Amino acid sequence: MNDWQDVNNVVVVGLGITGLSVVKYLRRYHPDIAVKVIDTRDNPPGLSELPAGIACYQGGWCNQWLAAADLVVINPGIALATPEIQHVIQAGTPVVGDIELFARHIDKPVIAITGSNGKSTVTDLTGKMAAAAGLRVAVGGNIGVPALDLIDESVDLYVLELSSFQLETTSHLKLKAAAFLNLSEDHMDRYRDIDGYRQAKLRIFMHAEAAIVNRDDPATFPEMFSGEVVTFSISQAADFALQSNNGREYLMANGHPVIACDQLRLVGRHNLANVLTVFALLQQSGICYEKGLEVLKSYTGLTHRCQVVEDNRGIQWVNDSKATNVASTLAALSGLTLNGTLYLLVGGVGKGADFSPLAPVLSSLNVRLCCFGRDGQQFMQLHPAAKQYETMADAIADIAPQLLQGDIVMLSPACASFDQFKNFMARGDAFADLAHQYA
Ligand code: UMA
Ligand code: ADP
Repeated sequence: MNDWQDVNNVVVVGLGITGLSVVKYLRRYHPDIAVKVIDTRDNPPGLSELPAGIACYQGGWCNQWLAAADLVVINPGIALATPEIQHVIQAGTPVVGDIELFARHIDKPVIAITGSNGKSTVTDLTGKMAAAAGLRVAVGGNIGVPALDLIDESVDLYVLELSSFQLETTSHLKLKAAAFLNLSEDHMDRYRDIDGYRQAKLRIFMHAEAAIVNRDDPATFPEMFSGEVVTFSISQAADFALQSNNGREYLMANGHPVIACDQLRLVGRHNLANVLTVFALLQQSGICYEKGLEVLKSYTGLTHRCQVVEDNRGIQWVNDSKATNVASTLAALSGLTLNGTLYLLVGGVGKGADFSPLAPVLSSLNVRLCCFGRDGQQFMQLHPAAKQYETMADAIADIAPQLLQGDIVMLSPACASFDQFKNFMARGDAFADLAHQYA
């Protein structure tokens, strides 16, 4: 904080990797401040790594500690609307997240990315292309490395993926450039409606010098913004756009061709939007994206995103475990070249979503819907060829004997994983193991 001298007692709510990073940061940079941790889980992740001497209250709330705190730092997984947190706010105690602490500490340039889908891909590629341009880059945030763990004097540029949860508790993050990629329904169990979710994401522009927004998705535009607005689009004119010339499609920057789309190894049109965003972010941060073009050409994307993990006997097994909402599953379906039957594995934790937008797309495909997990039954009415299973493994054991050349087995579940898996990575790894076993 600017005024750390007024802070003597910090309560960190929610451990996990974020809570741990906050404790370690405070220990390192503000060793005189007393720190306590509350986690409502019985056995919170990260407990064994908590530095000695830090008390942790588990399995519920400790209102006494909260009442004595002069700053509360909450994990992004905990909603501000939680009654205990509301009580703290009403008592006048500041409640912030880890990104706010990061914002108040850092004096190096920061780029940040939010949106419903594509954040990790854009964040990762931005980091790699900036590194190719000669910068020492640190990449983190919602992508999996807490921002406070990145702090290092030698870093030239920070690239952060920010979730709406993280942005809710951030108000002083100065950004060279900020991108809002797209908005579609997600986390409806946390927000009153999609506008509440959008408003949280728009906070990324509060102190940004440039707002990179999607001309194909008006919801990404800030309502009031004093900096520079830069647009990207894959379907119309924009600062960063596509253009065809002699039968070849090019990624364009400010009217100039940068690279032909057929030179990329990334698949799917949504990834063209992602690359255009990366160019815009780098340009607005004064980094020469041309220096990263060789990296871009060889970039195949992150694991668990539309990744072919087995291709045997003409049967493809595609791991798209990171598709945790409807729009990302739609993006996966729109990029498919299908010569046989698609066995689509869907289900998990639905987060209150409406899955009906999948129905018209599924009706145009030769698909068998394999529904599993806690909210699997919500997919059953989307297509006549749907079957319900307890687990993904049950589904795969059932379909494996039927598979023929040209078929695709794809995990693109449109749901979060935590009913049956630790996270989307564990779910994707389990799928890949099953693919290797049955392929
Ligand atoms: N929880 C409790 N009680 C607590 C604390 C947490 O019940 O006292 C529950 C919350 O309901 C929450 C869950 O535990 O859903 C997650 O907490 P965690 O300990 O796993 O969190 P971290 O390990 O600190 O991970 C967090 C982000 N998690 C969330 O926002 C839920 C990670 O994003 C992020 O990578 C990490 O910080 C580093 O910044 C994950 C995520 O799912 C990947 N993000 C959402 C998404 O991408 O859709 C927003
Ligand atoms: P996020 O970090 O926002 O979840 P990822 O890059 O990890 O984004 O991709 C998540 C899922 O969304 C994957 O299934 C991926 O194929 C899909 N996806 C990636 N970029 C886009 C986009 N621009 N529009 C729609 N879906 C996308």
